[in-house]
Amino acid sequence: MFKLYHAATSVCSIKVRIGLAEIGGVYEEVELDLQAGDQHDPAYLELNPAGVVPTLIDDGLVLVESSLILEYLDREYNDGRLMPKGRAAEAAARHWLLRCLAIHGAINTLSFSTVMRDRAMASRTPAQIAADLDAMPDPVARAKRRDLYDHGLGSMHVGAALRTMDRTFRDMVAALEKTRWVSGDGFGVTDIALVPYIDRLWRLGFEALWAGRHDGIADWLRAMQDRPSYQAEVAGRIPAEQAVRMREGGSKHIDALLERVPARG
Ligand SMILES: N[C@@H](CCC(=O)N[C@@H](CS)C(=O)NCC(=O)O)C(=O)O
Repeated sequence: MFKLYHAATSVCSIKVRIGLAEIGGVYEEVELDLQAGDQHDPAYLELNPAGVVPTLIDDGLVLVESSLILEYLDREYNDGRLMPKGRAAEAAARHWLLRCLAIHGAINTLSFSTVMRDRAMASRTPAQIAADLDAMPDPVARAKRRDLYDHGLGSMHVGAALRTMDRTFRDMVAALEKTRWVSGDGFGVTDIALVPYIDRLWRLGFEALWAGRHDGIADWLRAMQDRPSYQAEVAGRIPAEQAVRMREGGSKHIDALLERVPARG
């Protein structure tokens, strides 16, 4: 049985949980409280030195990086059925898995410059926030987080995040104009890898980022959300009142966010 260290609403954890559900993988779960700083526990840092979730343990093998874990699970336990077939399709899927690093950074920026920043500033003292920042092992991530605290949506990271997402939507739409799923005619790793990020934006009430701008994203997201794997591993794990709080908290920022969306062209 797999052992998964994860957090319920973390996008990277959701990617792995959906992957496990899609291949029928049974796992023991250890849920970390990221707000409480469980990810900085020295024992956990031994497994995942970056101090992030998810971490998957498979028979003593420690795996980090959500997209790589997803690909590993499919390759080792699912006969690669989620990887599209053919040189071009496979190369495109691997490119998307790599792009998830930048997409994750963008989603982290858009979540943290809005709802997560508001929440932290309302519930933590300046000394606690300073301690949270000091505990982040990666100095680059720490500097970015500090900038998001200081500037919110005015941070230089927000413009970069919106550009990354605009390119992501554009390329997803280009794929969806040719095939039923982003992965190809069959549902696959790319769809699983992308859905937690797009779903997070939707949960923040930020769907205006694609509505009327990038046709095809809304239908794709609905199709992903209809899948039993999403229902069990995302919808079923986020309490209704938390979902409402998130959407209300995010919606307050949508106008300011739209003002920063890059011009098309
Ligand atoms: N590239 C990594 C990113 C992992 C990551 O940043 N995870 C977030 C949650 S989605 C986390 O653990 N954040 C805790 C923190 O930054 O302290 C992956 O995809 O696994």
